Amino acid sequence: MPYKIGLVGLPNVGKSSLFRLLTKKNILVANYPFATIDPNVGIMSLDDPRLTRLGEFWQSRKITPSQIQIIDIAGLVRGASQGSGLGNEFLSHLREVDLICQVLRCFPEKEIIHVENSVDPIRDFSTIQLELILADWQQVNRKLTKLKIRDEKSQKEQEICQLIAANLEKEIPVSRLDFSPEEKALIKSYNLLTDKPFFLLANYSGDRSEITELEEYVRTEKLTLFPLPVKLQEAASKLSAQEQEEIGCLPADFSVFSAQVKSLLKLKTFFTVGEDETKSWLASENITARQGAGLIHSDLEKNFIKAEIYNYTE
Ligand SMILES: Nc1nc2c(ncn2[C@@H]2O[C@H](COP(=O)(O)OP(=O)(O)OP(=O)(O)O)[C@@H](O)[C@H]2O)c(=O)[nH]1
Ligand SMILES: [Mg+2]
Repeated sequence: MPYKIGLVGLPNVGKSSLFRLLTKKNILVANYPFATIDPNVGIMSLDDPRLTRLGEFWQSRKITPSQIQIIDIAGLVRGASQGSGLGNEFLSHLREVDLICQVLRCFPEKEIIHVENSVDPIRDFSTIQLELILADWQQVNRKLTKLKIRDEKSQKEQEICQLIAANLEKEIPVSRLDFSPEEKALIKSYNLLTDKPFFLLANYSGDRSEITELEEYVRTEKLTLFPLPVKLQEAASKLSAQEQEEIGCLPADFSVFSAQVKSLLKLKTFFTVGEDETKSWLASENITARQGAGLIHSDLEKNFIKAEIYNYTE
């Protein structure tokens, strides 16, 4: 099962445009809020310059990058938890994702409708964050209503849920709370949105001055930001390398994006190499060589003999 990234943001900020750029899947992009209703699901290959070099070195017939699933959902508006816009029921599509990408509109073009009538990515981030907090609050309260207190375990679970609910009421996301590893594992099973790792994607026109304030905010709040001029990149992707150079629009370096995704998901990469195929694999940071072999084939894990490990730079 590939790891999953969910795109979230206000309507009409460029989520589907970003999805199209990342997955190369042709889906509806339109200048009106709620163009997306049913979620779009696609696959993105993660760029890694090491894979290309290894493939060349081994003269592999096939080079296979690791892949990640992208899920593009409907836009979320202020008050969605109270039923505004499309409400927030569709957020259930985000419950299964491993990482959330919050898309923020930074491009100014007036002809593109902004549901809040002005461009302010920091305000929009707080709006979306609040809706995710409210969605989690509803989820935890549903859990509390259903919970039957029979033993110490359910008693403990009730206390955890009450603590989470009390913090969400103070607008503190679950990821900021301190829990033991066992408690964390239990909370993970609730699939709360504010418990998931996330990063911000600034969709700007290509003019850096549109994102300087946001960059400053991200630094102080210790968040992760990936700036990407989505529309410009989409246009550039249709041009030849020479034409791209002529207009001064080079393709974005998605290996930086891929590295950020891997770091937020706490993943490491290993490679299998040979004349037939050079392939990159994603594995959890604390996986052993033996478990890694199991990702390739369960027999390799079962009948594991030994591993000779080379760091890429060696
Ligand atoms: N000028 C400009 N327009 C953009 C950019 N990104 C997206 N757009 C336009 O904004 C409109 C909305 O884009 P979508 O990708 O459909 O936005 P969305 O966030 O998926 O919208 P919903 O599905 O309605 O929530 C389209 O007309 C896009 O062409 C950008 O970087 N610059
Ligand atoms: Mg859309």
